[in-house]
Amino acid sequence: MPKYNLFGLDEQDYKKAKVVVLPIPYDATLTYKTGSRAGPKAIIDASRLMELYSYELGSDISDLGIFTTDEMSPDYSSPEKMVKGVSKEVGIILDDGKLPLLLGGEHTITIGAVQAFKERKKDISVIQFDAHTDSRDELHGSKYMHATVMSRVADMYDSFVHVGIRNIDANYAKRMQRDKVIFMDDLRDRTMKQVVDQINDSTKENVYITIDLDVLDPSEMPSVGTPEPDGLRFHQLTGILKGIGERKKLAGMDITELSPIPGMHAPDFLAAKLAYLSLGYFMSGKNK
Ligand SMILES: [Mn+2]
Repeated sequence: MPKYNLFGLDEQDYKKAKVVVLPIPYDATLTYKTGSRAGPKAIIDASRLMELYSYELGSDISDLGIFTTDEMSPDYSSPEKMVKGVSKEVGIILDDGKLPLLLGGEHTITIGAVQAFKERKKDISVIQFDAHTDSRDELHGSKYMHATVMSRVADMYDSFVHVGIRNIDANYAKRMQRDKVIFMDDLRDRTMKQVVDQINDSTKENVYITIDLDVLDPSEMPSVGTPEPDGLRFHQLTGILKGIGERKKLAGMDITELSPIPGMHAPDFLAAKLAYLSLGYFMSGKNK
């Protein structure tokens, strides 16, 4: 069997790596269904069996140097402490000049990742792919949970965009800046190029991308805690990412909320391939 790391790569040399994968098996604040703590392992397991040559990319990106760290130990004492821990880990990766790729775990981990960028005064935009805007200020008395992710991001960065939305809370629906929200309805009304241009035109050169897998349609991605009907197809999501990759630099990324269903492996493979293609769109070719 290939080695136990993302994509099952033989070489694991931290010094040479451009990308550092941080698996975070944390789920504590979900409201409907937990299970995403098993997400990172499921993605890594599936990724080890992937063909490393991608015909979409026309290349094998494994020689970029992709190093997978040990799983981060979750801190269940409080979400705030967990977020702080994530921020510390991501900060180490950034200080070493490498690109962090977080595998969740619940979406809350994104807050910690973005904090690490903020603390280092990095000039970034945040692009969120999600069925939900995650824009509550707090829920159940907590400001650090999956439903508040983008409010905490907005506290730190003014430049962000939500993509694939089909669930928004009443308060945010009233106060949102319309050009920062791309609903599923918008995606139907516009061409792919229009959507990509809108995202690219409204964001800075360096982008942090956070993907809550429930942005995808539950027919392709049923393994999420809060499935919402009528989502993006895989080819739409990868098409948008490819379009962003043609113009932007990737500062960091996370793939969250995979909550594996026993016996159903296709969604795990989807998440693994999404990780591979995403890195490829941004780091192969001109950016390599
Ligand atoms: Mn979501």
